[in-house]
Amino acid sequence: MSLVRATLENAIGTLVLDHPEKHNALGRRLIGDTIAALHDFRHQKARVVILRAPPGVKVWSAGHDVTELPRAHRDPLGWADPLRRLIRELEGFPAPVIAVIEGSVWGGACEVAMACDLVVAAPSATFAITPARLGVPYNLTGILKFMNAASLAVVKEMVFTAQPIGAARARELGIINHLVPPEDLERFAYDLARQITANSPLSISVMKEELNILAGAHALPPLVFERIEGLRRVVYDSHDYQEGISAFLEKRPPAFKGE
Ligand code: YXS
Repeated sequence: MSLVRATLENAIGTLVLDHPEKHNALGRRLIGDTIAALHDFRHQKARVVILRAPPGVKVWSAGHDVTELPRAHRDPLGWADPLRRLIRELEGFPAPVIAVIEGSVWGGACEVAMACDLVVAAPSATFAITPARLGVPYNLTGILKFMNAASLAVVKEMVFTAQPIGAARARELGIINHLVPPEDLERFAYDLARQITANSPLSISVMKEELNILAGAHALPPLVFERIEGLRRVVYDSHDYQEGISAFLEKRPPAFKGE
């Protein structure tokens, strides 16, 4: 049984993340179902996709499924990781994706929301970038996604504290496009979607790709890239990484030693 519900009407695709038992934790099954639905929407020439959780949820997504993170000595966010694949599918989708958010958004799910083209959120939405909570060395394209969504100072605060920020502040900072009362959220999102479907899908598709290419256009000398990857390896090879994962799974606070 699929962990997502996908419908298409008037060229608007609706994709509902629906794995409440794990708060829509982004595991390989949920991500696989989401990517399959996106492929189906692409085939059916959807002109916009709305990505949401069921109305009224307390948690939009709890982020990467921690039980599926490697326990040690492997990059937890390597190219083939399901979360990385989902991010690339969202950015590569040939039409705008609107994230409609109620409830809390954690870790890699913040990147998912920011990989969408527009974010419409209710006042209940919160956003927490949590790698530091687990001892995870986030990857470069993910960090760049955050930097394209908020100022350097805000990204540093969110990454270093791993604390949630609320919807009103996220709106003020431009992380979300619109802050809408929950009772108006659905109508607002579909009105926005209809504004998009009324325009040229070919023009929008190429401008989405132009914008994403330019947003990711940061020259990085190979030496610097290799240094970053070496530093990230020190982290995911560390005791702290293993401690962060173990503490989460054992439902206790982590004791990080900085080694
Ligand atoms: O105890 P059971 O078996 O019922 O399972 C619990 C949780 O363990 C499980 N669950 C998760 N399982 C895997 N991965 C997750 N991310 C995850 N989050 C939750 O779902 C069951 C119900 O959760 P519970 O009892 O904690 O619910 P709650 O209502 O008390 O609290 C909801 C949350 C979301 C506040 C709480 O579950 C929580 O703080 N979850 C972790 C949020 C988080 O830190 N996510 C980051 C994941 S790592 C990630 O995204 C990247 C790799 S990174 O770290 O780099 O950002």
